[in-house]
Amino acid sequence: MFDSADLRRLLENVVGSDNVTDTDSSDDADWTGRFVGEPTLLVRPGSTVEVAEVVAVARRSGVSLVPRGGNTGLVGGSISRGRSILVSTSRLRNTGTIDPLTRQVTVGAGVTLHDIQEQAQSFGLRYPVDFGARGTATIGGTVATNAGGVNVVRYGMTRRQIVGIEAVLGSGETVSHLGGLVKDNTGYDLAGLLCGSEGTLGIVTAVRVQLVPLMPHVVTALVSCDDVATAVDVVASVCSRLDTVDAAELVTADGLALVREQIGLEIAMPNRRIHLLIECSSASEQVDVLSDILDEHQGIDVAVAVTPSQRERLWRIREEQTPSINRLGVPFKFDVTVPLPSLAPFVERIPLAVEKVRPGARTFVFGHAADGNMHVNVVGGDGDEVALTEQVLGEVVACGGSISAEHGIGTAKQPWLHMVRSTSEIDAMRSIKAALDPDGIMNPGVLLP
Ligand code: FAD
Ligand code: 2HG
Ligand code: ZN
Repeated sequence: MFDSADLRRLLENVVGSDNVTDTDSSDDADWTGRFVGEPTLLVRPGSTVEVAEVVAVARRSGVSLVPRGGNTGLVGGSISRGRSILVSTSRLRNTGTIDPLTRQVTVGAGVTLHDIQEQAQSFGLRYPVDFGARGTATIGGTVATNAGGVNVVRYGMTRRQIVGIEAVLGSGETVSHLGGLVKDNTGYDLAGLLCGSEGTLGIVTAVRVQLVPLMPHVVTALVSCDDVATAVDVVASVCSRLDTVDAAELVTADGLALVREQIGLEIAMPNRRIHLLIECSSASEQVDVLSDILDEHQGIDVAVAVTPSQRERLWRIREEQTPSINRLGVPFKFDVTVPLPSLAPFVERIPLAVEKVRPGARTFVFGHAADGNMHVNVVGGDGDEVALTEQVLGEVVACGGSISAEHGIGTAKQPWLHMVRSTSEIDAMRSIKAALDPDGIMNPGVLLP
């Protein structure tokens, strides 16, 4: 706890005493329980002006700031460290009205993914960034991490949805560019830069996003087979023939068994090693087109779901992977991308590679097959944690992959950034940080070594 009553008083003067609270380490952890915060103050500004004043207080007081959205991040970036205070965006929840001409809307950083998705849907539109933490993850957090999710194959990551941003930089300056012009070549793309900056440059307070049409016909195919190479071929052939593929998600038999065991999900599934969910959405019916493409493949079982309840049951298998793994114990998470030609050997090999350095561990692999983005989760076992990380990330880098696909670097992977970014690149990033956050108060310890 800070001994400085002055700091609390200064913050209370900005946001009101109801909006400054003490955290305590017993309940201030990340979603997995791996990263536990140091006791500190949590401050909840209610406007961009208040955020700027909080930043000013921090600069004067020599404390650092840890931005916090929904605290669903998986790399320890929203957890307090050292002499820092948490800045929650929970009160930045203003939502504009959707502009029907541009199909854009400006939302406060604290608005959840679920809320923006609901708002879009009521206009026959869609905000296509989507994943299991939608009820809690915020637009600010998803921008800060450049979140991906299940629809990246069709719509891209968060950065592609952003047409404007407002933020308070570590320097104390507020930048606001929310006009939403799609064509706007007037210098550095600050929205693109802040997207993926993990709270190290400033605090995002509002975002203007582009929405896409909500397609009325949705079909989800369950494709089951015995090896990852077949699954990769199926995804490649569907994606090269259809431009309506929203998602292509891979789950293993072990992951399926875990979900069944953990939540008692009763669902008839073929007894195969690998399962794929391929979802397409379009303006007109396309069950037959998808089925015809899948029929061309040998050695697969196919089941097609069209009703919302059938589809929802299939999606539970995928979305319950993360919560089910957490129920087994605190996992080591590796969110990696490998080039598609290496995807099958990587998925087949990685549990064996883990076993070498962490005997007795259970390894679950699942993820976004079309993007080459796999989530390797390791629970239990014995062995050195650093050796485990170096083993998994070493396999990834050896095949030309990335040590973070969509969750970011955070504190969890910061010591290993050099494996995928050159000294020149890291120096360039440091220069950007020094310019926008000259006192280094924004989320120190995250991303940059
Ligand atoms: P937080 O966890 O609060 O913060 C994350 C990072 O962003 C921290 O570094 C924090 O300091 C910074 N930050 C937060 N808000 C701001 C702001 N306003 N300005 C500046 N910096 C800020 N991620 C994916 O990409 N794809 C997935 O499919 C996916 N699925 C998930 C499923 C589950 C069940 C869970 C628990 C998580 C999943 N995640 C996924 C990870 C997580 O939800 C995302 O990283 C999300 O973007 C974090 O949003 P948040 O609001 O919870 O941010
Ligand atoms: C997902 O795709 C998320 O479900 C979480 O990115 C991945 O739990 C994980 O490792
Ligand atoms: Zn993911």
